[in-house]
Amino acid sequence: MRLGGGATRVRRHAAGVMLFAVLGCVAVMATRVGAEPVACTRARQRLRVLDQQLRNLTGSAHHDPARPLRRREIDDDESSERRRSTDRDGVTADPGAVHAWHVAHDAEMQALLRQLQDPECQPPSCTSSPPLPHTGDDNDQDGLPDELEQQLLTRFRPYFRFSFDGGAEHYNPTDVGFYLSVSEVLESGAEDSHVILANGLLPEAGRILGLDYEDLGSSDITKSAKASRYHINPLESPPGGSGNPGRHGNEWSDVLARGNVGLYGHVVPVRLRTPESFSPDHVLSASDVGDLYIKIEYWQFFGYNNANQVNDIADHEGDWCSVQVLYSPERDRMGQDGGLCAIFHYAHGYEMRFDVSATQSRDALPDQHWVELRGSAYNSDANLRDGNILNNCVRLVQDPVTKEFCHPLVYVEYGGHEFWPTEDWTFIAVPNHNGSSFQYLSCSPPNLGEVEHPLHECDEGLVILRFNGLWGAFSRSLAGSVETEPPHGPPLHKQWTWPADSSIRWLLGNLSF
Ligand SMILES: [Ca+2]
Ligand SMILES: [Ca+2]
Ligand SMILES: [Ca+2]
Ligand SMILES: [Ca+2]
Repeated sequence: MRLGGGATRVRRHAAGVMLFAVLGCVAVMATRVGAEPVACTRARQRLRVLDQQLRNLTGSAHHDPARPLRRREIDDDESSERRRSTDRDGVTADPGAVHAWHVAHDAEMQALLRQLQDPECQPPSCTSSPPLPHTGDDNDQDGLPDELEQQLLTRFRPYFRFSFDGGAEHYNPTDVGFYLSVSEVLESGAEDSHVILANGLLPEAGRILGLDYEDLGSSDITKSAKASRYHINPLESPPGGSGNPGRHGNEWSDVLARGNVGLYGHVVPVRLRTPESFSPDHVLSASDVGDLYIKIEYWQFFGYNNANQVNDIADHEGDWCSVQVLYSPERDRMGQDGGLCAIFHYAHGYEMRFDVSATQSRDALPDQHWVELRGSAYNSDANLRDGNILNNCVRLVQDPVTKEFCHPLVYVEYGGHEFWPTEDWTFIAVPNHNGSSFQYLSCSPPNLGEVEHPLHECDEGLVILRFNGLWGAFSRSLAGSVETEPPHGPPLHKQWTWPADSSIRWLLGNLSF
């Protein structure tokens, strides 16, 4: 019965979710392109009216883009049963009224959504085969014009499908600037250990990167090229907040409206003889030979990893997840697969890689906006227990503007946020990754640039690139069987490809996923 009730609730949510996404992303983009056809404006206005009606019925918070981030005030001790029976703001929705609304308005809403997906209602946010600039500013000094890096981040930005497992995700995507504003820095993972940097000082990059406490060394990776043991501790009750707001992250209305909360980009050139020869174990060097390929990395932050095991075992604060693409400018110019060479998803320390050259079938379902590429090792019963998964399958979502199938589909595991390429496959004792809850095509993320040459596109970018400590404090291991701790930042993961001329990377030794 639980599953039946859950499915019903998710279906009712889905239209609202899609509505949020369309209103949010399109509204933001529309301001960049100026005037739009009157029919599009009318459709958008009508959607806003329907959106407001639905939110009033379900008690959902109204999103005001001008309002500062809301701190979630869900009580961590609140029973999951209570969470299921009420909405986010604790207002109990009337199921009968919500159902009646859907019966009366779903068809109209779907028609409006289709209308707004028409290219004339959308800006050219993701152009296929863009004219590739060969010149232009290269402020992160990696040899690629920064404008090209941003075009590629936009073109291949992922489509996220969050999962339902007895409830909707409540450890949401988290804006790193907000997370830092409700945290402190500790000398260990014990949340009552010595405070090295007090709350309120973390948003200043100079402070958190200027630490040099006892034998921990510098907290800045450009001064101390190693993984350090500084711990960022999101506070259960920061000044003016309660209920562990850093762990829970941003409100869903904010996440869906902005499309890139906690999402950051990194783009780097690599030289390869063939795209299949790329390996995350290889540290780039100036002696690499071959053609130019470009690695496009998306890094998503969450404030908490909830493994859903007894006694919080395997939980930890802070959670960095990544999906990545390998792209060939030359193949793009030749019209081959839009230049897309490989897609990489990561979950539970394993890589799920798909080389486009291994494609044996390419199927689009008529009622879906994505294609599934099946490879030489296609098997819907795969298990990560058996190791990395190669050339099994991957799904690509169609861009609403260009109609290109270019956006990697990511099924986000409930609570633990591991990135799967399909709702199939499994691993030992993991929560669902069914993709049947909130979903959205992400908006283009800020480009972090390189560690040694940051781009400063967002205030928190420098800390993400250079803080060499851990992005959480609390974690729960089980002696002898489960070892876990908060993650280090993106550049201290094996999936982060450092440019060939880095003077830091070779000092870091072997990194893990
Ligand atoms: Ca560059
Ligand atoms: Ca904490
Ligand atoms: Ca770069
Ligand atoms: Ca995780």
